[in-house]
Amino acid sequence: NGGNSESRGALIVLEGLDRSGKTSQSSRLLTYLEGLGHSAESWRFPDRSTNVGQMISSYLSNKSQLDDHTIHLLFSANRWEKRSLMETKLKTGTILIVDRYSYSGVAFSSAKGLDIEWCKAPEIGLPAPDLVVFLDIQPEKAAERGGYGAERYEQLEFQRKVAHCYQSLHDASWKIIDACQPIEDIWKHLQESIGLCHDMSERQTPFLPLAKCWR
Ligand code: Z5A
Repeated sequence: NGGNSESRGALIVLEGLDRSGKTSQSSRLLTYLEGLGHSAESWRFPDRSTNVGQMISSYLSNKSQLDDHTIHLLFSANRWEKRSLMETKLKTGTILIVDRYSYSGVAFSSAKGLDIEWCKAPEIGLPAPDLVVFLDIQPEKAAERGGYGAERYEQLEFQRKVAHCYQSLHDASWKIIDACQPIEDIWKHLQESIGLCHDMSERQTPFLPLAKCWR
């Protein structure tokens, strides 16, 4: 695959329900990694800046209606359109912290009742994360955090279904952090998790070449 496995950046994904604290922890992690002298960037999906992302944003804010399969494929397309840049960044040593990724795609669409294997299919072959951190919170607790806004999925009953679907996606490699703890405590656990996947005394990440998602 041509990648230099000696020097690439890590792909770190944060997953969780709405309001689980991903955005807060991503920004801390970015500051921390930059402070250590690493090249790092914080990304999020959906990336609403692209044409596809604008269609997704319009759907999420209830300005347009789309078939469940169609929106699923758009979320996936939104990752694929960033794939090349993602791989370039990783291969040139930048650590990517990604707020939501393929697992959100599968969890949210299968929570609507779409077949889970069908949901995984368009995701197969995307760059696989080196670490998935799941911020684990009960939907009821998440809903207490400032209340939900007006976006399409911000409803307690639907978030319960998503929580259930996420559970079926966890594998042993995921780092699961109790997201009901104070922000500082979550941050300590996150730091530990990153230390496990990335030797912070080194500028370079001794990883194997990038793997592919869902394989
Ligand atoms: N979606 C999909 O269907 N398919 C896909 O492929 C992808 C996404 C990629 C995008 O939403 C929606 O698209 C999302 C999934 C779906 N729908 N939902 N639900 P988004 O990415 O724009 O929004 P979000 O991910 O749900 O972000 P969020 O609401 O901003 O949540 P967050 O980033 O996890 O949390 P936060 O902003 O860091 O914190 C939320 C609040 O809680 C805030 O006031 C914090 O100060 C507070 N907070 C954070 N941590 C704590 C702790 N530990 N204690 C107390 N309070 C806290």
